Amino acid sequence: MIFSAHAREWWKEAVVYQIYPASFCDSNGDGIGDVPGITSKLDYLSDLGINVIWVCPMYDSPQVDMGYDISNYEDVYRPYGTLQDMEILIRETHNRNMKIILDLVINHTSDEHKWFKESRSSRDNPKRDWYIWKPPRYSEDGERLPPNNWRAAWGPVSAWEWDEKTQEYYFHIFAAQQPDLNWENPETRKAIYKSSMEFWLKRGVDGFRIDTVNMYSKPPAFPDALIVEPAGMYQPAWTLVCNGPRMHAYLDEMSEILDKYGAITVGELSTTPNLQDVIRYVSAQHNGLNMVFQFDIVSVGMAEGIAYDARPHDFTLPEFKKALDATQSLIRGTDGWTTVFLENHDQARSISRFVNDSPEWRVRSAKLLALLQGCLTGTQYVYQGQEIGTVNAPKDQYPLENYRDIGSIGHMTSMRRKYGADNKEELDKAFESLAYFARDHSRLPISWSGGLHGGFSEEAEKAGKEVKEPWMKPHPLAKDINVVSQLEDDNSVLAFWRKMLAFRRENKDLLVYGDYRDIRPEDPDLLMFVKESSERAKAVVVLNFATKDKEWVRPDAKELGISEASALNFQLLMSTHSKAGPDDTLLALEGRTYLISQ
Ligand code: TEU
Ligand code: CA
Repeated sequence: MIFSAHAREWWKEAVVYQIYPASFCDSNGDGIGDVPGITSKLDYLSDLGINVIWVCPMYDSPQVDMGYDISNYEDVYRPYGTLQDMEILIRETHNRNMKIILDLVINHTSDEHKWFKESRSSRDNPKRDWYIWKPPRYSEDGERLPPNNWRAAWGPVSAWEWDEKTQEYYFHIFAAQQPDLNWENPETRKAIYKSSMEFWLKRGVDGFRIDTVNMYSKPPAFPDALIVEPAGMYQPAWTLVCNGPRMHAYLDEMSEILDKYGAITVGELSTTPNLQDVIRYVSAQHNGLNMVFQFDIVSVGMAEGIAYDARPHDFTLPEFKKALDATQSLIRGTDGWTTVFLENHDQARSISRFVNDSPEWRVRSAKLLALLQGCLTGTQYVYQGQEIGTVNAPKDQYPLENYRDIGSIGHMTSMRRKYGADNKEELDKAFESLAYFARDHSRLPISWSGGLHGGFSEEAEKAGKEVKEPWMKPHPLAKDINVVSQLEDDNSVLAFWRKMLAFRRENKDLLVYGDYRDIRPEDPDLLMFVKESSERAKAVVVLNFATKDKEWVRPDAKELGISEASALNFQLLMSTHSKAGPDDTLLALEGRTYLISQ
């Protein structure tokens, strides 16, 4: 067996913490999280073992898609703060020996960006070509039609918006208020780099999470998409939008600038199932991105076509393992690097998605996933609230009208159109799916305490300021799942995450850099894998996903890939349970890590 030898880099060993500004911490009591709120929690993050913070879009924006619709790259959305607040955040992060990366959203801008306002003002405006404009098609009976059949991301609508004034359509793969930039135009690209990247690199940010990193280059002919939803007017076009012909040329251009600043990058790489294609983005030899987010794991249990048109928990553990294996094997024998994440702002909470969020099991589920994550190879990403074991807002305590995400609202519109607006049974199922899948769950205000609004605005409250309701209803379980109570409890999920991150640092050869190899992939309840860096250096991780005890037979020398073993010694290094079960039995939702010696 050949083992990978990955170059040691600080960013490979780093733990990145993702912050969603609107929902992290409100410093002034207006009910909206803000930049000073982030700064006020840096010590908390540093104590947890975080090395890098990733701040989701805090730029000026009309907030149609929570800041992923940017109207000015060079300013901060006023309710979040000012440029000066960002300068303070950057400085204070660095003072604590941490780094900060921002979200780089450059596939599209807001329709309120000055570039788009100019572009739409007339057909001969110099910026007309900065976005994608096309004339209509016409049906046989003369009806005006969009240039192709592509569907926009959030609802059952076309990806083309008709502009009455200039009598053409413009392209938007996301909302109509998020027009796609025309990357074919070199002048546009230059302006993008200058405004979105260099402006912030000069101010000291350490890199970017790059949004929709494979979508900038569209197929020039804009061919119709395959029909996968025969009843729908428009068809998902992700496979055509993603990985277009000039994608790598554009990324090479970006790298030139990023390299000048030594910036680190992590790209959001959806719709790229083939590992060779993924490697092309992250291979060190190509000098492209440092790493990407693959979608295998977070797509488990989703439907093809309309992702949320699926039932909750509709997957098996072997399917989950297969997805895990796909992302973990990316770097075996290659010069690329990968990421480890189970949550982000586009996903529901991992405990609810993949394990069991009932009051009886959620703490154990949280620790099980923390142990899993902490033992996987790649750069580690923790999403805000994950470290305290936040679960989805329960369906019966968080009605549909509390949901705010454009994707959730669009999904309900799609389902009404598909099943009929008065089909109560199907629409209730659709809501059940949202209670399971929706992006809203990761966007609820963080519960810092069990106090007013889950302590979301507690600094303002302490200072005697008036405190408004948060922009999204607080978590109904804030009294049971919050930071302050867990800080005081050695057995809390938070304490366990801290322990896991330290454990990972102490065992980085195996845990950060080691090769991953799954064993017994068909086992329906136990997830088992080996981490190895040589024939001699190995760890075994076993996780019981069932809510009952499970007998377990230790892997033998053959499964461990050890050729000549006289006696194998299993040393228990870590367990999710303060009192581990007997050797041959894993307790309900127990996870363990063993070091193997011969
Ligand atoms: O997401 C892009 C993307 O691939 C998502 O549309 C994903 O398919 C979807 O969220 C699945 O639920 C990025 C951002 O992460 C997301 O928040 C933005 O809404 C989107 O880009 C548009 O900028
Ligand atoms: Ca605020």
